Amino acid sequence: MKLYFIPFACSLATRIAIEEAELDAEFVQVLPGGRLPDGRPFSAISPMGYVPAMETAGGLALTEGPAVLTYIADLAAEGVLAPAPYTEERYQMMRWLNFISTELHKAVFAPLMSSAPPEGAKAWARALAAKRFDLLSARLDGSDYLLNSFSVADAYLLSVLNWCEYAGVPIADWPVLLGWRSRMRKRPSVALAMATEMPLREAA
Ligand SMILES: N[C@@H](CCC(=O)N[C@@H](CS)C(=O)NCC(=O)O)C(=O)O
Repeated sequence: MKLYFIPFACSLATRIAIEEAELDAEFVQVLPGGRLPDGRPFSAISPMGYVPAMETAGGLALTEGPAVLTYIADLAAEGVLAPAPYTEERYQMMRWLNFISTELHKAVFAPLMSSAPPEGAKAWARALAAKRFDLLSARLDGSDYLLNSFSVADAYLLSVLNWCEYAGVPIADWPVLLGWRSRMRKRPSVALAMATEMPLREAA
C-alpha cells in the first residue's frame, strides 16, 4: 500500500500507526503546489487535494483521516491499534477520531493555521479551543491513552497537538496535555515517525 503524506501534517498519524503495527508501506510525499514526485497533480489521487490519502494493495483509494486510520487499524493484529469491532471501546474510538477531526483539527487548528483566514475566524477558533482542551485534559488526567490502551486515536491526537506552537494555542495552560504529548513523543513508533519526517519538513 501507498501513503501520500505532507511532513508533520495530519498524515503523520497514519505513519505512526503503520510504524506501531510494523506494516509495510510506501510513503509518497506530496510536494508544495500539490504535485507528486512523478510530476502528476496530487488531485489525481485525492480529489480534495489533501492528505492523508492511501492506495491499498487491493486498489482501494481512500481519503479522510479517520477512515484511513481505521483501515490501517484493521490490518494490524487485533488490539494493537484499535479495540475489536462491535465492542463498546470500538465506538469510543470512533467518537474520539471524529472529535479530533471535526472539533479540533478543522474547528480549532485549521483557522488558526490558515494563511488567509476570513475576518474573525482566528478569534472564533481560539474561543472554541478552551472547552475542547478541557475535555481532553479531563479524559487524559491519570490516563496514558484516550481508550484503555494505545490506539489510532492517540496517534491522531498527538499529530494535531504537535501544531499548538505554530497555531499559537498555549498548551502549557493544560499541563495534563503538555505532559501527555511529551510522553507520547517518546513512544518508539511516534519518535521514529517524527524523526523520519522532521528533515523532510525542514527541506520543504
Ligand atoms: N477532511 C480531511 C482533511 C485533511 C486535511 O485537512 N489535510 C491537510 C493537512 S493536515 C492538507 O492536506 N492540506 C493541504 C491542502 O488542503 O492543500 C481529513 O480528515 O483527512
